[in-house]
Amino acid sequence: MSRLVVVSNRVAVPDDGPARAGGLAVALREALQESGGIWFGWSGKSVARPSEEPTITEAPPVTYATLDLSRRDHQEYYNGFANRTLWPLFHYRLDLAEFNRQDYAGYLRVNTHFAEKLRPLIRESDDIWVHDYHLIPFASELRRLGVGNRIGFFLHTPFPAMEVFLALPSHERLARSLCAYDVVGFQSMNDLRAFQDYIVHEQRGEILGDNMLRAFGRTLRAEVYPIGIEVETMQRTAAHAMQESQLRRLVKHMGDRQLMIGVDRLDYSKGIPERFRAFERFLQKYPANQGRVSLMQIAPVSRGEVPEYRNIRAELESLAGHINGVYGELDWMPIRYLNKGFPRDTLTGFYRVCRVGVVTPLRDGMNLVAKEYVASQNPHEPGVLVLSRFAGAARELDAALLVNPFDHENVADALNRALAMPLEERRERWEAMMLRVHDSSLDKWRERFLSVLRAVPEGGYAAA
Ligand code: GDG
Repeated sequence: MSRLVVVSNRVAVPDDGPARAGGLAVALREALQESGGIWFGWSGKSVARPSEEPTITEAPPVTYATLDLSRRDHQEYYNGFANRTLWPLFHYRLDLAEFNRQDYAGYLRVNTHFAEKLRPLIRESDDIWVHDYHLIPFASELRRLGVGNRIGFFLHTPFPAMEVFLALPSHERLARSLCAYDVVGFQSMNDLRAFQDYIVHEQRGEILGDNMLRAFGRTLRAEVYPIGIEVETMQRTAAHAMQESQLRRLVKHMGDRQLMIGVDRLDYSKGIPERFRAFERFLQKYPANQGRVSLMQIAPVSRGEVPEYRNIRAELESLAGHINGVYGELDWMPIRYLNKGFPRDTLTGFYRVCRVGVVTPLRDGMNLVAKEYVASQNPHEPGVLVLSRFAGAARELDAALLVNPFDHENVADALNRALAMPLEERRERWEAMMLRVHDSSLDKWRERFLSVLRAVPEGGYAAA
C-alpha cells in the first residue's frame, strides 16, 4: 500500500494529549497507522518569528510535521481569508463576508509556503489527502513544484450555490485550484451539484459521467462522501456515561422534567439565536410545557478573535437572559446556556438523557452532532431528533423531524411534536436513522475516499 500524506490546517500531534483529538483526528490517524505516512499542517501557534523548517514529531509509522505561523499570516490567512471570507461565503452569509485583497494574498502566501515545506518530504509513490477550505490552493501549489502524485481534497463545509460563489472576487482562481486535485469530495449532493453547476455554466467545463468532470484543462473526479462518526464507540460511551457523577446529578435534578439539547461550536452558521427564539415561541404556543421542559445549550467558544464570533456570543447571552427572565421560575429555567465545552464521554451521556436533540443550523456541511445524538440513544427508549433541512446530515437522516430553522413557528411545532411522540414512532424513526448512521460511519467514509484516490491512474486521469 502506498504511503499516505494528510494535510490539514490543524494537526492532532499525539503529544498534545487526547483532549483535542476528536473523531476525525482519530480516523485520520488510523489511516496513517495503516499505511504509514505524514500528517502535515499548522501547529496552532502564531509567533513573532516562525522557524523556517517544520517541527517533526516521530511516532512510527507516522511522522507529524507542523509549522508555526507568523502573527501576520495567522491574521490574514486564518482569521482573515479562511474565517472571514470563505467560511461565511460557503455558509451563505454574504452579509458577513469580508473581501479584502490583503487577506487573500496572505491565504495564498501561506498555502505556497506550506506546499514548499512539504515538497521535500514527499516520495514519488505517496498519496496526498488535503482537508478543508483553508487549503484549497494547496494542490495547485504542489503541482507548480512538480508534484505529480495523486492528490485528493475533502471539503468539510458546504459548497455554495453558483450565484453565491460568484460573489467571491477570486472564484475563478479557487475553482481552478480545486481542479488541480484528482479527487474532490463533498459532503452532499447539494454541494456537488453546486460545484458542477459553476464548472459547466461559468467555466464551460464538462460533466463526463461517472462523477468525472473536465475543466481548466484537467480531468478529475468530484463525488459525494458523507462524513460520519465512530458509531460503536459512541454507543458504548453513551451507555457507560450514565454512571458518571455529572450525569447522575443532572438526572436527579431533572426529576420528571424533560430536557432538549443543542451542542454546537459557538458559530453563527449553527442557528443558535434562531433556536432560542423558536424555543421561546414553543413556550408561548404550548404553555403546558412551561415549568416542565428546558433547553440545554452547550456552546464552547470558537474563533474568538474574529469579531462576528464575539458578537454572536453577546447576542446569545442577552437572548438567554431575556427568555429566562420572562419565563423562568424559582425552581425552573427554560434555557440552560453553557458557554463551555465538556469531555466527550459526558457529552454522549447528555445526548442520551435528553428527550429531544435540537440540531438547527442555518447551513452545515454535514453536522456530526446530529449523528452523535442518534448513536447515543437508548435503543429501547430513543429520543427524537429535530434537524434542519439545511444540514448535510438531513440528506441521510430523513427520518428525523426535518425543519426550516428560519421559521420559528415550524421549529416550535416540531419541538412540541417531538415531546409528544409515542414510543413506537420514536423507535421506528430511530432505527431508520441508525441504519444510515452505520452506512456512513467515519471508517467507511475514510475507506471509500482513500480507495477512490488510490484508484486514480498514475499521472492522473487525463494521462490515462
Ligand atoms: C465541520 C463542518 C462537518 C462540540 N462541543 C463539544 C464537542 N463538540 C464536538 C461535537 C462534534 C464536533 O465538535 C462538531 O462537529 P460538527 O459536524 O457538528 O460541526 P463543525 O465543528 O462545524 O465541523 C461540519 C464537520 O466539519 C465534519 O466534516 O460535519 O458541517 O462545519 O463532534 O461532538 N466535543 C467535546 N466537548 C464539547 O463541548 N468533547
